[in-house]
Amino acid sequence: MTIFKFPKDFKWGTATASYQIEGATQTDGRGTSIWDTFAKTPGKVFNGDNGDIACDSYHRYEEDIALMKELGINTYRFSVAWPRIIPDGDGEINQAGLDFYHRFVDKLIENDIEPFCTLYHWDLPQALQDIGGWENRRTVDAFVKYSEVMFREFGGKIKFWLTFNEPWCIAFLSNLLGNHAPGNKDLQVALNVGHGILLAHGKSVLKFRELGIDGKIGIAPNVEWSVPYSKSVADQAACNRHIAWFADWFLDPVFKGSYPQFMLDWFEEAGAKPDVQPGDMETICQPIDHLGINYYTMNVGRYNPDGGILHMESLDMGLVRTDIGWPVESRGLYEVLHYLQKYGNIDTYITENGACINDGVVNGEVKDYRRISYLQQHMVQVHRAMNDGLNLKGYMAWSLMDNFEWAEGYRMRFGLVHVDYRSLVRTPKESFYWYQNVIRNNWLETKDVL
Ligand code: JJW
Repeated sequence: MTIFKFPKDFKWGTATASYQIEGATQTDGRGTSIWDTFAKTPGKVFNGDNGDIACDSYHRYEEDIALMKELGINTYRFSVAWPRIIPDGDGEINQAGLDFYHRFVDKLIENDIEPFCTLYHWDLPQALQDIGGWENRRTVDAFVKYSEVMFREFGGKIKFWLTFNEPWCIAFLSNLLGNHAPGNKDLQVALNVGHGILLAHGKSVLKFRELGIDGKIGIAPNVEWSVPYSKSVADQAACNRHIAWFADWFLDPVFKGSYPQFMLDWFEEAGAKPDVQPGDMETICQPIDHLGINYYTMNVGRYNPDGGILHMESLDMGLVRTDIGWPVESRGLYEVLHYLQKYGNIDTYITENGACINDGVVNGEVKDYRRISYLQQHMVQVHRAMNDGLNLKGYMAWSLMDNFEWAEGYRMRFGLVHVDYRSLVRTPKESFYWYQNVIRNNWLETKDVL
């Protein structure tokens, strides 16, 4: 049996997001978000599901925190719903919204759980989308105002911050592929949105420094690893584009103050380029304290001129897949973590990693052994990377509980805790108890892998 020990100060946690768990979408002054609008647009979300109730964590957060306490995590990554704080995005502050998050954060701290706060996890106030969303620099300024409100209110309680969750999803999944809100399908719009959130990120970090907040701030890209099907230049170039599409497109501006030239050239060939104004890149390129990395899967890529915007197709190599169809290959996490070393050995948290395993409750139990196998494999890769000297500071499993999985609605389940969406009864799964043991021991035992 092999034991993988973790450092005593390693942060073990779970992650969720406001729109996916809170519900209470019309409670205590909350404004409308683009996901309220998108989810209620016919055909956008499986089964017409929406976040009106979700896990009702707005009302049940004390029960959720009791589950976190039982799990034994020391860190909890959550996101704040901007429309609860400033309902129309740029106007009056909603005190009831602030009060909710104070109650919530106080309860976390009371239970010795470190709050790890994401400012933006996709629920843009609809009123800002109505003026162009992230394409409009007024939205950028509104985000800085919202950030300042949060920094001033919570700067003494929250020490770990992230500006944006998964810029690739915000820009490309939501504005080129059209799968997520607001559902545009236009490369120029996607590049404009990507540039807008990078500007907002940089200005928010500047505000954080200006206010002298006692804490650390960063950003959380989702990354995919991609290996070429052959050693051909075309296949290798296609895979390089795929990796850069998720990582370099956003992290080069943040760490180097410029977009990756080969991707600028590629997108220009497709007729689009970011609208960079004088000073923009300097604004974006602010020193950050940590990186959040969200990793789920990797692919084997081959050049195909009909393979979407990047001219790349992903091949089925017979890998095991989770129930949402994503191939399971944990070594992709190890590879991409090393790939990201080009930005420096910055404090890095795995802010999302998890498996969509849709097992249900049978006789009061959920025997989600496939999720245990997924988590164990990926934690071993985190340990490998740490052994190589990479600065990995924590791991947050996606997700604490089953929740609204965006366009997939409630059919796809990523939770360590099962949620019955009719009764809202929470049932810890086998993976919950397995993770509880890992946290208690602060080590992994490979004998546990089934
Ligand atoms: C890609 C769908 C076209 C979430 C994707 C769809 C169309 C090629 C999990 N991360 O719910 C990626 N998640 O809110 C944040 N990560 O393409 C948190 N990536 O394919 C989780 C979805 C995702 C995706 C979903």
